Amino acid sequence: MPLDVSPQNDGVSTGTISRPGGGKILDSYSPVDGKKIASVSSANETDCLEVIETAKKAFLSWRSLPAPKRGEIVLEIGTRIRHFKTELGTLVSYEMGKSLQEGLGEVQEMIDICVFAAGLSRQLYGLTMQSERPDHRLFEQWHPLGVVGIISAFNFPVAVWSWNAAIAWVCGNTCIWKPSEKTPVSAIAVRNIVCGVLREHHLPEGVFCLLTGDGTIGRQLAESPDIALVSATGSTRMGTQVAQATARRLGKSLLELGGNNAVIIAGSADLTLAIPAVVFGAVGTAGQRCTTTRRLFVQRALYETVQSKLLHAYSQLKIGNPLDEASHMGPLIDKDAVDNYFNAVRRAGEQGGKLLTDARLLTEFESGCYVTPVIIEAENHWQVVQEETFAPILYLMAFDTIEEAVEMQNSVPQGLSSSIFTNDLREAEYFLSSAGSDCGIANVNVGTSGAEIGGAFGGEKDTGGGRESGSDAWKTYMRRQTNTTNYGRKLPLAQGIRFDI
Ligand code: UN1
Repeated sequence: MPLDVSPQNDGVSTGTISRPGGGKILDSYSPVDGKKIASVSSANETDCLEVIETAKKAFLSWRSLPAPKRGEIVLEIGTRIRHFKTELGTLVSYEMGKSLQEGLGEVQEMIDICVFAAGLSRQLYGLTMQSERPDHRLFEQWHPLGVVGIISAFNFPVAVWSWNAAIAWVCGNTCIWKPSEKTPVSAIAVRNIVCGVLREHHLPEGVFCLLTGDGTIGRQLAESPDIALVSATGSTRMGTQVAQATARRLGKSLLELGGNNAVIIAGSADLTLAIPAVVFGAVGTAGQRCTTTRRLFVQRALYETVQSKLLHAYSQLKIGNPLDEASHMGPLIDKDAVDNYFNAVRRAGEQGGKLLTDARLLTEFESGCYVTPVIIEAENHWQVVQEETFAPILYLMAFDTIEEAVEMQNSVPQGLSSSIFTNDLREAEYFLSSAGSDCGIANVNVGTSGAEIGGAFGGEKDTGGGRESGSDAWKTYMRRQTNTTNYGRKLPLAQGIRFDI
């Protein structure tokens, strides 16, 4: 069955009903060949208000459906997505520019999170505590929050939405999705897939909502007191705005923002694992994952060897049309991203950074978005190294002791993902200890990118502190209620307080 990406004009949807928005037209261009994929009409303020009302109304019935029944529907959505895996993965690859393998991998994450969420729907456990009072029961329950706003980024146009939506749904919330304005067509294709399942179950309009648009829609969601939780993935700048807007109204936010992820290669490392992990981490998705490996620390004795192995690996990389299975790396998302790449390379050069590979625009490609991945010998404290540049730039540095490597790794504003390659148990455990990596994700003999959905995903410091996806990340999508029931014939007060009347 072909994937339905029409009508592309419909930027406003409440599930099975879609319509054009009253906002400006967004043109989606593929970075693969520079061609226009579609024009999508975006939502305006009135559209946003209307959709919020519909989602609020739908919440009243959706929350009453037993969680395992909600789970069955989410599972069906996952099965429907599986049916379209190749088509959706191909569209993501074409609209975003990631390799087809990674586009398919992204859709696999969607399927996996639906399966996870379906299992979770029979859990959502609250604790039972021992009451200090006789004939009393003390326990907690988790209840749905309301309407969840999901702001997603261009680099994972569909998977990050699904991590949020699948969990939010089984928790009993309705969702409004504001996808990146750079990848609206992938969002519309997902809507069309999900819509079939919603229709078959006669679900009310508003359980799934889509509002395409730019930051003004995201801001409106963040400011609206009707949005119980805003989950935002993107830059630290955007996340700070969302945090401030939600905090002003004491609303909740879940932030998954920038990373500046490092790999440490210790002296005992198995380089047959470390080198491919670093190369995939640095050039996969053309360096545009929040988990991309941006910094590499190598123990001095191995420095020359690692450098030459990396250069050899980089010389084998095939950069080209991401839909061609032979390509390892496709284009950057747009020409602004290309400018950012060249700016970072220039700034590193001005600091004294040594380029070990060429930084070039590949002019044979019409879109003007294909660049070469670069390795730069750098110093950790340079401003450019401290920043997240969404491009395939790897900063290479040497260290002497593991303590020094961990210290450098942690000395950046961001705290998403981190890895050590070592065969030394002490080093591995030190890295994972409270004195080790300060990141939300810390791996041993596994690269920084490509996390599984089963774990909680997110990081500390400028990364925003939120956790999405697996483990008990679901708790952010629910409200905890502490309950005490007295089944006795007396009214004893807690703390032994006496109040006789
Ligand atoms: C992101 O870049 O925002 O761990 C998400 C990974 C992917 C998700 C990345 N599973 O690289």
